[in-house]
Amino acid sequence: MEKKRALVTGITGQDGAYLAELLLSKGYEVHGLKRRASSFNTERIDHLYRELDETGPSLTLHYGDLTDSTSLMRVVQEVEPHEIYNLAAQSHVAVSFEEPEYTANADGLGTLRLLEAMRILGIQERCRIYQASTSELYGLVRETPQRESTPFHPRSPYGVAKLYAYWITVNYREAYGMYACNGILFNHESPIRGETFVTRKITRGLARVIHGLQQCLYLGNLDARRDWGHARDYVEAQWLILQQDSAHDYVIATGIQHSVREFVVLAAREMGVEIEFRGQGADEVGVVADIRNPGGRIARGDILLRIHPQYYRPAEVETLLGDPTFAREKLGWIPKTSFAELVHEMATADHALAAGEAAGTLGARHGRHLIESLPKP
Ligand code: NDP
Ligand code: GDR
Repeated sequence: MEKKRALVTGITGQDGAYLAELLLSKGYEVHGLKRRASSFNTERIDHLYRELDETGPSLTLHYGDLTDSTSLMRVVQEVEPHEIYNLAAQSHVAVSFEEPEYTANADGLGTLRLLEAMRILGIQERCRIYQASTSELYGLVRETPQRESTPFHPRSPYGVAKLYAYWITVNYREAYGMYACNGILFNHESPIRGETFVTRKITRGLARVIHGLQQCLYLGNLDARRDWGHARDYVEAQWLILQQDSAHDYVIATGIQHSVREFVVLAAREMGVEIEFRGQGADEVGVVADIRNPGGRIARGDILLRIHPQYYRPAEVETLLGDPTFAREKLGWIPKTSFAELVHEMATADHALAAGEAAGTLGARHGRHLIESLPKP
């Protein structure tokens, strides 16, 4: 029987890596869109190549870019996929305020370009497409918890670009009968999360401070609340969304919310350190209140964390909480990883990474962090 072929844009990102692994385990022939970069950007999926050496290639990467229609057209034509997962995006909310036009182009028009490629090449009836939509669509929330019917009010150029992508996906479904779906995914994290998203910045930063590699961790709004899940669970939902009898849009979330401050406290505790917050507003600091595992390079009373105005956003999304009832009932999807397990996994991985860096056993790729005292947004 012919193998199912999937094309994954954004395969070099967090979700792309987990999804590629899932699809390969299900016997798919996986094709990924990769942009040319000035340095290696495939480190999250390199192990998938290696594991496949003996069985022949089931993972193939193609150069292309969401801002370049002809490259998309060429790749879709070459691959003739049965399923497309459009995960590629300029995905950082804070960065979208600095690069709004590029974000609109890649995240908004990029989705249109892919849908048009399917239509122009005449594969719209035999190829299904998943669009990586986001809880950022809800922004200034009108209803809690947020479900599929909750009105949108995005609060960033990223959110607005993704709003276009959401509606153009719905429009192509309605206009051309395409199996085109939005997964409205709430925040999901993992040890391979990008280092400038808040959860990974916290686990990475705390571990580096504890091991004496960095003086302090700088953060913005500690009171923001998010519904955080594990990326490994969320890519299963992405796959399930494309396996149904008919196309729908789904909220994918845990239904449980925590603050950034709670994430910090729990991550530090996982590394053997109790943190206490003192002061207010921009002067608030996170201080070491107790140390369970002596051996790090910190002492009681040391300041581990400070607030830096650079990390506040021009317009903030203060609170997000999803209602995954429809996904549970229709897809049979339930998240497997709890918040505590997620923090444990991320904190353990970054603690070990920093320990390796401190011992000088890691290569140049990681060594570059040694010169960064103030992490980027
Ligand atoms: P990442 O930032 O980790 O990955 C983004 C991917 O998109 C990378 O592979 C990147 O390539 C690629 N990319 C960026 N710009 C372009 C472009 N112009 N052309 C082609 N490829 C491009 O994101 P995640 O894996 O976390 O998220 C996946 C998707 O899901 C994104 O669309 C994101 O907006 C969305 N989303 C994410 C959520 C989350 O909590 N993680 C929640 C809801 C939605 P490169 O490696 O070259 O940079
Ligand atoms: P978000 O994730 O904006 O929700 O977008 P991020 O982790 O960047 O921020 C979450 C919350 O933490 C606050 N915060 C900080 N954020 C960052 N990055 N750095 C800081 O120093 C910091 N301090 C506090 C933020 O203000 C915010 O309130 C993510 C991305 O993956 C999107 O692509 C995706 O669509 C949404 O999740 C759902």
